[in-house]
Amino acid sequence: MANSAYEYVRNFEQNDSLLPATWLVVRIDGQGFTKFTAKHGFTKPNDIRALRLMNRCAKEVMECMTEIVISYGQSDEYSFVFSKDAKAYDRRASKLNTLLVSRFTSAYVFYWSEFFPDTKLQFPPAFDSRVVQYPSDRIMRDYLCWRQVDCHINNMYNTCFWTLVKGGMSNKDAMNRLEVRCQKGSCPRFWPGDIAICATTAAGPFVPSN
Ligand SMILES: Nc1nc2c(ncn2[C@@H]2O[C@H](COP(=O)(O)OP(=O)(O)OP(=O)(O)O)[C@@H](O)[C@H]2O)c(=O)[nH]1
Ligand SMILES: [Mg+2]
Repeated sequence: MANSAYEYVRNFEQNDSLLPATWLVVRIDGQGFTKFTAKHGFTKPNDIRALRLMNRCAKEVMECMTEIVISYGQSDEYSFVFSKDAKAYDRRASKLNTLLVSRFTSAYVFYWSEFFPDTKLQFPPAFDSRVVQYPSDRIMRDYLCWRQVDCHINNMYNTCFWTLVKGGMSNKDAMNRLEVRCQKGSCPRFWPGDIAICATTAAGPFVPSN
């Protein structure tokens, strides 16, 4: 096809190389995993088989892309951090995104039966992917803190919620029990998720004071 009359169409392809000397983070996230997890009978709030499968897929990705320096996962998402001087695929956003997420997804299907030997895959799972550039070490660290805090708060809430429901409470009552009854700025010592812990003490609804 070299030098054909149609060669000019290549000029419509955009250069999507990412900035040099910046941290690159590719985060993948399960698409419609609320439905996927329900359909495949994942235990609540955390299914250890699913967590291990996600970790196995992340290992697969890291073995293929050796410039990833750290990865961090929770729930149906995983973040992969490329070193600042990574050169893989000329730092092209589309290459990094598509190769990483397709490798992760195919690994998820490939290893499924190893982690869910008694559960047939009902339909093909999908993950979305984005790549973000972080210019400084501080912002890079804050990114990981952001994902970790998200994991912490969600897990605290979900663990308390499902403990109450498994103890016989309705979903609605459990949600009301865990409701945060504080006005903006009136309880600075608490995060919404933290208050959920107090609610499991059977001491009645928790009302924070200053
Ligand atoms: N039961 C169960 N559910 C899980 C587990 N891990 C993740 N999930 C569910 O996966 C979903 C992840 O949240 P989201 O990514 O916001 O929801 P989503 O349905 O995937 O939506 P999109 O990402 O926007 O497509 C939540 O509904 C979680 O409850 C698990 O170990 N057990
Ligand atoms: Mg999701």
